Amino acid sequence: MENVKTLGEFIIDKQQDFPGSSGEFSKLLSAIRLASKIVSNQVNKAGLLSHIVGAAGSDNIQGEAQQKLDVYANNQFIKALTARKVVCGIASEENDEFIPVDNDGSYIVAMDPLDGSSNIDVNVSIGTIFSVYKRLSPVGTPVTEADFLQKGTAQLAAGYVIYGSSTMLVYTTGNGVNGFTFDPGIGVFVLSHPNMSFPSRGKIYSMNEGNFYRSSKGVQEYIRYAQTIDEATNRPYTGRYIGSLVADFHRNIIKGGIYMYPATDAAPNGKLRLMYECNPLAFLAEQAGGKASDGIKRIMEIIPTELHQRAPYFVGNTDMVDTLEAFIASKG
Ligand code: P6P
Repeated sequence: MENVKTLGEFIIDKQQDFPGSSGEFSKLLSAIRLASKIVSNQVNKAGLLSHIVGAAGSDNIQGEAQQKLDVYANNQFIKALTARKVVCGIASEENDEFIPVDNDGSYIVAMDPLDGSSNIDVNVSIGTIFSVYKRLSPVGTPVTEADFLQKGTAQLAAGYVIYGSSTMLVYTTGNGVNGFTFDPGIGVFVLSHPNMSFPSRGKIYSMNEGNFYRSSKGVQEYIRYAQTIDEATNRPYTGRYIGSLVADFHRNIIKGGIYMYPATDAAPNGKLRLMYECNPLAFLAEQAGGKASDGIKRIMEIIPTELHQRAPYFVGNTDMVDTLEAFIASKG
C-alpha cells in the first residue's frame, strides 16, 4: 500500500510527542483501536444479530434502556484497555461507578462506549467517545474519584469512533486532529483525513427543535436568527439533526456548523455528560479551530464534581458559538 499511513504507524510516529512515555500511551491508543474494530464488526451486523440488538433488559445510571450493543461495546473497550495494563481506572456512561483497573496504570479513560444507541435499530450512525487523562494519585495506589474529576483542559487525548457508512476513528493528542478510515478488506485504519479543521465559516445548526419552547430566550433568538433570510450573512442556515452526537459533530467538523443541546426545563443542566461527551469533543473542536461552551464559558474549564454530571453544550465553528453566546448574554 504505497503512501498509505496506518493508525498503528501514526501512533508510533507521534510517540515522541510524549516524552518520558515508554510507549504506554501508544499501547492505550492501540487498545482503543482494537476495540473499535471489534465493535465495528458487530455494529455492521446489528440488523442481523438478534442476540446483539434490542434492549438488554437493564438500565444504565441515566435510567435509559441499555441496548445489547451498548453492553457489548462497553465490555469490549473495558477488556481491551484492561489487557494493556496502562490504565488505572475507567469511567463509562454504562457504569454507575468508576471501574478500578490496574494500580500500576498511569492513565484514566472516560468513555461513552456507544453513544446514540437508540439509533441502532433504525440503522443510523452511532459512535464511541473517549477521553484520556494522566492519573493524579501515585502509581501503585488504587485509583480515586479525584483522578477522574479533572477539568477538560487536562486531557492528554480525546477522540471518537463513528460507525457509519464507513467506520472512522478521529482523535487528537493536542497536536491537531486526524481521521482514520477503517479498511475492512485489510483490517486496518488508514489516515484519510489529516489535520482536520472546521471550515472558516459554518451554516449548519444541529438541535432538537422540539425543545425550542423549553429553551432559554437566548437560544430561541439564536434559532430564529439562523432561520432569518439574510444573504449577506449566508442565512438562513441549514438545519441538520441526526440525534446521534458523534454523527452530528463529525458532519459539522467537516462541513462547518454548530451542535446545540441547551439546558431545558426538562433537563436544567442539559442532557449531555461533561466527562465523556462534552469534554472530549470540546478538545477535538478546539484543536480543529472551533469552540465549545456551556453557553457562557469554555466547557473545558468546568471543574467536575460528579462522574456523570451534565452540562448545556454548544460546540462548533467559533463564529457560530460566539454568536450563540452573545444571544444568551443579551437575552438569557
Ligand atoms: P434527543 C443520544 O442519546 C444523545 O446522547 C446524543 O447522541 C444525541 O445528540 C442526543 O442524545 C439526542 O437527544 O433529546 O434530541 O433525543
